[in-house]
Amino acid sequence: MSTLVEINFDGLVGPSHNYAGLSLGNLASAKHGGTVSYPRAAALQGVAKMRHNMGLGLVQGLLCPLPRPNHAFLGTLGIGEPADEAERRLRAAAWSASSMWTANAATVSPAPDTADGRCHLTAANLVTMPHRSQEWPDTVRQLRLAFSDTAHFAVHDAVPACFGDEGAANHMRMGTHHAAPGLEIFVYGKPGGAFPARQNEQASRAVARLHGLNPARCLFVEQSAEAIAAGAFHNDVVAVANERVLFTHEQAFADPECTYGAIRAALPEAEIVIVPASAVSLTDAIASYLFNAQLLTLPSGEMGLVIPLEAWEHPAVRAWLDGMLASNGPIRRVLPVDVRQSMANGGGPACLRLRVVADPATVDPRFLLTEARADMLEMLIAKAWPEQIDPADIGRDSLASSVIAARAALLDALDLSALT
Ligand code: SUG
Repeated sequence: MSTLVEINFDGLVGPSHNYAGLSLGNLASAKHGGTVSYPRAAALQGVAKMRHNMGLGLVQGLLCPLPRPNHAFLGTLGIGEPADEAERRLRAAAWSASSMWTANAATVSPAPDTADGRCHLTAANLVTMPHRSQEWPDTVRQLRLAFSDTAHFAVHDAVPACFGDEGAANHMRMGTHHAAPGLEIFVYGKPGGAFPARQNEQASRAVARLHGLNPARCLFVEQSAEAIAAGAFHNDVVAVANERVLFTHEQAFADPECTYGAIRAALPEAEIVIVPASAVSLTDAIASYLFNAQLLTLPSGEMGLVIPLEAWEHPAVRAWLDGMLASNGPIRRVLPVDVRQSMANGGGPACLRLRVVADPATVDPRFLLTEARADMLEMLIAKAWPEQIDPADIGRDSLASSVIAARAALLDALDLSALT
């Protein structure tokens, strides 16, 4: 019997979590830029989500926040005390806790899909947004620790910066079950719209080659320009897949019929659940983050959709979900969670996790969560994470010291001081 299961690695919200309005095209980030953030509450919400999913009987992993403030990043830009607004934004970038959104940490191709039978991970270069472009070298270091068993994993550096890559947020995998060979669907955007298209087609193709995927089991699909223009800066804001099910807004892809046809041709068992704009407009889908959900196979074999509370509380979305649950569709449960602090920066339940299909015994156990470790994390966060950050506090030495000390305490508690 296969020991491969899906493990969701959530990014623990870092102690410098703040709202700096850094992500053009991410409407929530723009809306909340300049407002006060609550890092302690944010991190506790994240742990509560991990606990919630563990409580469903699923294996849960975690990844640690990256070192912030990133003085080396500012040094390479020649920035000391900011002289103007542009420099202040770059300083805020060096403080960003954006690595919490681990759906952007890497693209993952599990062992059944790859030529050498290992699970391949390529760190995402995230070059489109300056504050995210600094993540990957530290991310790759962490991935190489968590997945150090080279008999089972291969971790690649990011693809060159000439091609923007945003990782798993623009990648879906479908198949009859997690341990079966998958169909890997790479979604890219074309530039030229009001907002940046962050995923370049050539980056996706490079990742597929590096992972040794069978070209016949890969699809390269263009995201619809209207979705990007409406604020879907990643495909996972308008579509999510799990095993044989694709759950998508009807305006997610540039050519939906062709996309569905190609999926059905490669995977005849595919079930495509399409939400029409007449039921939930693109605007409402993006405002509520209905699709930024974790579509999970529960131990019972049923599928559950872990959605943000914002989606559950949205009248049009709720009406659609109620109808879906009353029908005989493949998604049998809807499970709302509170990740409001992350949501205010455009990160829903799905952004906060990186999916890895693997045997948990091959993963470094320091990156796997247990109830006892969740207790420990909650205590540590309550003690060490700043309660709030006013954007005016960014740059203060006293805040920098507490952010650095909080992360050091976390690494110490997890026996991960190697990541310091
Ligand atoms: O890259 N927000 C993140 C949100 C990432 C969501 N991830 C997925 N959809 N998978 C981003 O735009 C906001 C930072 C700020 O404005 O302070 C930010 O980086």
